[in-house]
Amino acid sequence: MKILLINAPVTVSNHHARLSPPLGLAYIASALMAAGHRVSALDLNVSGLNHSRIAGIIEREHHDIVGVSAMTETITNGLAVAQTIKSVAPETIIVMGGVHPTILPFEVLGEDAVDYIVVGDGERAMVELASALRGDGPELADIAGLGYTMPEAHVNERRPLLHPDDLLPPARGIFPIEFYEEPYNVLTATGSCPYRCPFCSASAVWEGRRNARSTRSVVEELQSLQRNDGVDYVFFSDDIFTLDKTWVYELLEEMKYLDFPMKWGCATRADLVDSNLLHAMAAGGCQGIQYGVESGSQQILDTVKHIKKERVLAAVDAAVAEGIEIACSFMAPFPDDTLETIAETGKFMRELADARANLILNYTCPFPGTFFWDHAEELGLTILPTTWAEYDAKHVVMETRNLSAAQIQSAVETIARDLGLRKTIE
Ligand code: B12
Repeated sequence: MKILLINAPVTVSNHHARLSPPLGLAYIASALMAAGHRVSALDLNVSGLNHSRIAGIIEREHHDIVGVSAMTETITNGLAVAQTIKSVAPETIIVMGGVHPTILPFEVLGEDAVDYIVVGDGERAMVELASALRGDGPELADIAGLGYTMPEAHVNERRPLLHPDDLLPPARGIFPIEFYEEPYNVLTATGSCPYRCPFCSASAVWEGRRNARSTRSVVEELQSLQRNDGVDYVFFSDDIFTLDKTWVYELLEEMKYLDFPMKWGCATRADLVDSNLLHAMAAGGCQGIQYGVESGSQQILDTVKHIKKERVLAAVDAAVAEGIEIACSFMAPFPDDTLETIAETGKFMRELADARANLILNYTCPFPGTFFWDHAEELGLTILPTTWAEYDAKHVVMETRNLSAAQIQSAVETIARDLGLRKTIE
């Protein structure tokens, strides 16, 4: 079948969204191509959202299926694209997948332009759906994670845990590589995050359902990136790279056999590193780590992250001593924040800057599926946006029972100004 995969764009284009090809769709493309389908792709974050151009492509190329990937911030644009496609080619089957349809499947299924949604990982589901639509595949009711509307809206049970070593490498090259800022530098290696932080939607999306890859398979991908694409730096896009220290040590051992040393970065929790591990990581090419710290108030941290500030400082000092560049990310407000606790965040950020950490500060965004979103009322949160596109963490997204939007904005801007942080909107 002829299949087009589309990455729905953010409304205000930014560096972040143009970094590298969307890995999820690249994995789905590999699976579909291996099953014999003709697959092409459009990343509207790099090509821009131009409805008449999309209509033209659809009219010219007559795809059987279009799969659209959307996060919360991009779902409105994704649905508009689906409508454009249906308006010029109503027979085209539209499948929506990715973070937002995974969290709110029935909302997305309720849209006229949507035929199917997929909850969770899409590689197997898309292959099975394409076969089913061609008439030689499973019944729709037997495709795990699939949602459909006939005879009535229904979502099948989620797919059982899939081992990522069973997947083919992502077909990054199906996207227009030359338009990305770091086209080959992002890869996923470890499993999904088992923590359930109340502000984070990653755990709600994956529910701990992705296993770590074998270190051998990661090294094979690194080797291919070195040999075929001349890559000498990668960022492991996993939520918590050092969740399993034994796995990291094993990877570092295997990486010694690469053609030349690979430089790399990752993200993790500050309480999941120690000086021995950081020493080994630095020796193995690690140049940068991002620690999600979130708040500088111990009282807030005890409820939202269960991490001690001393532990964060120690993890920064230990990494800096190894020559690893550190970025610590923070957000505000939390439901119980006051002007005093946000000021404590500013103070702690200053301490970390003195310890030579780089700093990132965003507004807390209560994405659907998070504890903050599910329990907004009882937590005293007022969620301000009226459209999904405003869930962008770049402006005040929620007021709290203690703080108005104006107070939150002023407190965050004061920290940003005092610390000389660059604006988050690019
Ligand atoms: C790495 C990462 C990035 C990288 C992307 C790297 C890349 N090129 O792929 C960068 C830094 C570029 C990035 C950017 C953004 N990100 Co980001 N990102 C992540 C992170 C940490 C991992 C994503 C990942 O690689 N997963 C592995 C791949 C294989 O999985 P996947 O992408 O989810 O795709 C699978 C399924 O979702 C599904 N699927 C996906 N699309 C489709 C489509 C169809 C048709 C089907 C059937 C299935 C399907 O199948 C895929 C394969 O199994 C997640 C957190 C997380 N753990 O999910 C946040 C996360 C997804 N990002 C988030 C956000 C907000 C953004 C931005 C909007 C931020 C911004 N304002 O710029 C941008 C948008 C970029 C865009 N739309 O393209 C949020 C989304 C929250 C939400 N509810 O929407 C998350 C969950 C982080 C969080 N904790 O809140 N991100």
